[in-house]
Amino acid sequence: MTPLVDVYVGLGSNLEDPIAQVRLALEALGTLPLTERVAASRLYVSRPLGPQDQPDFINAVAHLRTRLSPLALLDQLQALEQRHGRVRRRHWGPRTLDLDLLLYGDECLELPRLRVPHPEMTARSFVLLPLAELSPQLQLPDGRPVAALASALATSDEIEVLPE
Ligand code: PH2
Ligand code: MG
Ligand code: MG
Repeated sequence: MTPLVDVYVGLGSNLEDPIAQVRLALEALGTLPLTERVAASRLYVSRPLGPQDQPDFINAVAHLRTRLSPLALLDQLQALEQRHGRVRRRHWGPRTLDLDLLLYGDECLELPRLRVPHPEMTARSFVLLPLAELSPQLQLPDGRPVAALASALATSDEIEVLPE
């Protein structure tokens, strides 16, 4: 049996009731085959990175444990995006649901379909803040501590926790 691997998935939505999109997707991540959901961060509201003429995003991060291979997990995440009626009209533009595989254990992968760790994650407070909230001791495969990266970036005017 393949071992259980700790993985982190970033969620984002800024169309069609983004709060509901992200909440539903967090639930759905717990139903993936050979996968359990360990924890989910709170929801964050963030200014769009990229084109500014689009709504604010709701972002969150989920911690999963899976026996799926990286590409099998990616297939599951992409199928979930499609089931949630994903539309994406332009690069870095608005979308109903974006699921990004951020970390797959300590693996570093450079595949045509998948790069892990997610190449932009260390520059994005909407990834690092929820990730550091979930796993304050977490380190990237290269040893950099996520919490330190998060506090180096965090600018409170760009991102805040969604009030319950
Ligand atoms: N995702 C993007 C582009 N810009 N901005 C925020 N705040 N949150 C996102 O999830 C996001 C973005 C492309 O995936
Ligand atoms: Mg993304
Ligand atoms: Mg994506």
